[in-house]
Amino acid sequence: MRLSRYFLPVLKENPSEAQIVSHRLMLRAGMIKQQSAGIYSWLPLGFKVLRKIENIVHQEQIRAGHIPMQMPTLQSADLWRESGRYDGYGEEMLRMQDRHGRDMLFSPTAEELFTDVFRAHVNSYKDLPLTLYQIQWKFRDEIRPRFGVMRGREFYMKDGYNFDLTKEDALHAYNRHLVSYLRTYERMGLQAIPMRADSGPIGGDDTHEFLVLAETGESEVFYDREITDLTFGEREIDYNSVEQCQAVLEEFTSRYARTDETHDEALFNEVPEERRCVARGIEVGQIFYFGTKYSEAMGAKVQGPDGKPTEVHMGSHGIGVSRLLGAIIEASHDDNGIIWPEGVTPFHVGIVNLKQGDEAADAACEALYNSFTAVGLEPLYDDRKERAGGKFATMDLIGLPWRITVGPRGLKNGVVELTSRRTGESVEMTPEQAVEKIIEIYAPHRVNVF
Ligand code: P5A
Repeated sequence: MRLSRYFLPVLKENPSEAQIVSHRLMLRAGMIKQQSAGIYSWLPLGFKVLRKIENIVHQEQIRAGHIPMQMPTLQSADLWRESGRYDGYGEEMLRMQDRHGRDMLFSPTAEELFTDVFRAHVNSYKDLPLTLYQIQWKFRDEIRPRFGVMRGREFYMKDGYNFDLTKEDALHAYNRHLVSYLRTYERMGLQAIPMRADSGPIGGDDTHEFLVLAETGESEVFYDREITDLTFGEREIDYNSVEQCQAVLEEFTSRYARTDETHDEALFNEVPEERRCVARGIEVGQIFYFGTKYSEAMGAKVQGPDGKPTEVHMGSHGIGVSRLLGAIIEASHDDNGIIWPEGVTPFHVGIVNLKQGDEAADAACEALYNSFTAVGLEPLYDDRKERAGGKFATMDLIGLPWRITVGPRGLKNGVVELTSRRTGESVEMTPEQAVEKIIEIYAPHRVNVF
């Protein structure tokens, strides 16, 4: 993409309505525009990162054996009357009527819809286990939408639903989700810690929230410091292996880690004092096992091995896809702007031409641009007739992890400059070497649409 042809409405001034850094930077970098309280337009740069995050989520779900599909955002209230949640859900649910006076609602979550699809089409235990999921817009009429995409009213969620014959199978599905979530967040450069939580209106006893530690987080959390040493890393996992998934769950949940909803001071005090941490966190996901709560209420049964109809065991599992943009920025920025991890950066590399109109500089930038696009990498080429300082400030603000600076002086010696956004370090090298280096850096981070 050439910046002169792109739509990147960056703001010079700090927007006064933004209280936290991620919200401020998303507005300044021209990623989002507020349309109503908690409702945003996703401008091209924000939309690009949203898609990158979404694709990582898809890849990791599919790797775990879960099946993507798409549900409508508008639902009939009747399904929610069947489950008994229509009256109880309260004012967070946006309710409306169609022209025939039928009660409708904008989906705040989709347990009922997925259970309905399941009961319509699955009849035998032989079709289990089954986990279906979608990534779709949700609406919750939050009383206090704030912090930009962190607590929106309209927000983008990955929501998955497992259907299993037995409680044991459903708990394996729970563990599988926990493992896939650990992998997902790490690919985005985040450490998200599973913590025991409260199940709220979704229901059930087994639930973990995934929290990214951040001062601006909305949840108060209590944990054993040792848990922050854990990473999933590059290990291979067989998602069909009950033992392997269970072992990961135990490794990541055996130490004390709870949100304030389930915090137990006496248990916490058993952790050695120097390891006891009280901090704040951003909830980027939550997994639930709730047994037969929905299958019983809605008659979702399969024929079991003994020939008798039996209610399926279920759970649901969510990732806050749009919230993740805010969480990543909270975790990765400096005074000059965003610092995208390679896994989610909107463009792989910025090309800054120090002297637009100089024949040699223009030609070198074009050549770099073509080399990247030829191998499927996306450069953002600042080809505007602007001062170098302004170009650097824009690149720093929008946070591309790598920048190549091209100027007539360097080119006389056959070199360009490759700069890391994270460390600020610059190294001179030939344009060919710079291309090779960027290709090498991104080799583990190629994200294809699923
Ligand atoms: C699990 C999937 C559920 O709704 N039903 C389907 C279950 N879980 S949840 O914890 O309530 O939501 C899942 C994740 O969505 C994000 N989230 C939000 N993001 C932005 N703005 C909001 N108002 C908002 N509410 C929830 C969170 O990341 C949450 O973990």
